[in-house]
Amino acid sequence: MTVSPQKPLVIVTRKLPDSIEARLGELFETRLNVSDEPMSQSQLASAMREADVLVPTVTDRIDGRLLAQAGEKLRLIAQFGTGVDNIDVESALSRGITVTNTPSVLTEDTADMTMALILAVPRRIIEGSRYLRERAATWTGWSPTWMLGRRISGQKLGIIGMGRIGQAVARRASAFGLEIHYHNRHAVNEAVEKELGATYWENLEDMLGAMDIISVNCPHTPATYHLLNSQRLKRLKPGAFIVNTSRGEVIDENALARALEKGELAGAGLDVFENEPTINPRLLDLDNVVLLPHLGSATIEGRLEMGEKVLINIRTWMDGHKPPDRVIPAIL
Ligand code: 8YV
Repeated sequence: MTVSPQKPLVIVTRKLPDSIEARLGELFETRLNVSDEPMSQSQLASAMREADVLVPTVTDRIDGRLLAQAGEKLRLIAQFGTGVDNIDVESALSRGITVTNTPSVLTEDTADMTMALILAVPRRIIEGSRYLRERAATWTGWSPTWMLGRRISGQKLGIIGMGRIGQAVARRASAFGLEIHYHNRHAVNEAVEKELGATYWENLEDMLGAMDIISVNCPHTPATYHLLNSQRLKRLKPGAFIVNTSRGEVIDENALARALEKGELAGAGLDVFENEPTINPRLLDLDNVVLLPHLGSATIEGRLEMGEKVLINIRTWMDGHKPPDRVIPAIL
């Protein structure tokens, strides 16, 4: 590994917490993005021509074309985030560029947000709140049959992707009385399955047809792109709900909008979208959909811990060691 003897130039593509930026400045030569405006592809290309280390986020598309234009010096891409589907990791590695991410520190926050959506959609929390904000003056008070949602307890929750976040969701959901089911490439180990009271479904189609609520918690990879396509969405029960805090691309968003419009699904809670930051207008028109602006990991604590991981990854790399959070394609 060739690390220049002087401080490496670290270019950060978005505004990070002040204390993280201050520490980056102490340790490295840094170029920060004070305005927080996302970089264009040509700005990214020029950053990658100059930097030793790039610190991108989910909003930067680091594809093969961009990597082909990277400067000789670029040796580390230290993603501020866990998902790396915005980076062509194989291409980076083939050019000798190490890629790191920030796993684990977002698990509990993302699971909390998932649980919030699992509660919010069937119980119509956002719809009720919107009603009062917009029509408080016309509210006539409690009614025995008005704005009824669906009971959470006793429902079957099907988790797609039983990694760290999926398991953290299962723990929360089981405390709310949900029955835990999951689909994953492999069953998790028996002790974990037992602790979570979780049932493994090797066949996704079979699980979909038997669930009341689906939670998407797998990463977006070529294998999971449009995993929930229109055919699979059709397997769901008409009264089923879908929650997604992973990546929009895992669900065919147009097919989802169509199913929701036709009443083939009861509702959806979406924190992520297929073409962020563009939101499918069809989703905006639906009352049975809760939309959040990618807030899954948006806590102050989480962002500081992510920054800390970025610092550690860059620093270990700079010292000539293998950074702890290297992304290895086999486990993507
Ligand atoms: C991050 C996320 O905040 O880490 C992830 O994978 O989805 C987000 O919650 C974002 O990716 C920052 O790059």
